[in-house]
Amino acid sequence: MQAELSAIQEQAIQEIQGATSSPDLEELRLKYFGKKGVVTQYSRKLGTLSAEERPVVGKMINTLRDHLEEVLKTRGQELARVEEEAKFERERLDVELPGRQPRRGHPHPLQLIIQEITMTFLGMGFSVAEGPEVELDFYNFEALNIPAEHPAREMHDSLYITENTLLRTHTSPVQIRTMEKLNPNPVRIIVPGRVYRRDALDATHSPIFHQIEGLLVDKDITFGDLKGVLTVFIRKFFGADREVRLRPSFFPFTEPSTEVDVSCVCQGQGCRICKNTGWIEILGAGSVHPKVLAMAKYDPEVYSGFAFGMGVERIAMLRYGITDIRHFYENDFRFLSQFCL
Ligand code: 2NM
Repeated sequence: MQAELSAIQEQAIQEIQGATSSPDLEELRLKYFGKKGVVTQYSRKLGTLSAEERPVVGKMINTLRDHLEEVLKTRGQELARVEEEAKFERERLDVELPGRQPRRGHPHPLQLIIQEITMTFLGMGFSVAEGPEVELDFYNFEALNIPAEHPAREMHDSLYITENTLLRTHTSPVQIRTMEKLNPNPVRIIVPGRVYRRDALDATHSPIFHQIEGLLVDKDITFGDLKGVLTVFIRKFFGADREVRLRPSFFPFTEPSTEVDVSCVCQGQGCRICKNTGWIEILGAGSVHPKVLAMAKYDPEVYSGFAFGMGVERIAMLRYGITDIRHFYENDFRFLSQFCL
């Protein structure tokens, strides 16, 4: 029996020392001390021994158990330490690694143009006004001297929401709202914003596009003031060497009305941009119609003003040499990243 027990002890110690992980070690603990463990079974056999043998063998088993438990404990601590170190190594962080550089965003090319145009008008004392994109047809049409039978009100031009509300077809309704709000004080605003028309999308048209319109109302404002302000704007935006040309036109809300051209970079040499005319159309403008002033409760005998409007996409296409308006709305990074400052 003693020989058996020392053989068991020797083998157990060898196995325990050879255990390479905590689960391995736990298996060995069960092998020797579990319900059907080797040592446990020897303890059970004690009952079958004689009264003289029992205390002797019992003591031997106790010694064996104490010794193996000590060895298990020591090996357990060793493995725990090794495993903890391996875990730390696995989870090691280099806190001094440089961070990943986030890709910075930048304004959309249309926003760059809106910002640039806005800045030149702020420099001339204008403020920025904004208003709703879903508009009453009173502000979109009626107050702008566009009566019910007018062609510009045709259903194929406008997108109606209800009987008397629509997506604004221009930013002019904001100018009417601003006049109502500031009355009887002078008005000097520009209105950048999104506008809607019932148009099909092609290279030069979009049902949603952007406008910047301007309005100045005060005493003693003349058509000459309009020409002066627009010339300053055009030379600042396109270049000091550019010429400005006014051609007669018609809008229901201005009288007289004009189309404003800027001389082409080709200086009349002829090129694709100006279609060999030497001039590029960029603005519509005019003196505010007396009826429009009167509807906004500015006495046309006392007050006068001018207004103008331009399409942002068209100007952005000229500035950047873009030939298809759809590039602005497709969010293709190869296009957009060209405008990263
Ligand atoms: C244009 C051309 C000419 C315009 C007029 C007004 C208002 F509200 F004062 F009557 N706002 N914008 C105007 C005048 C717009 O765009 C081509």
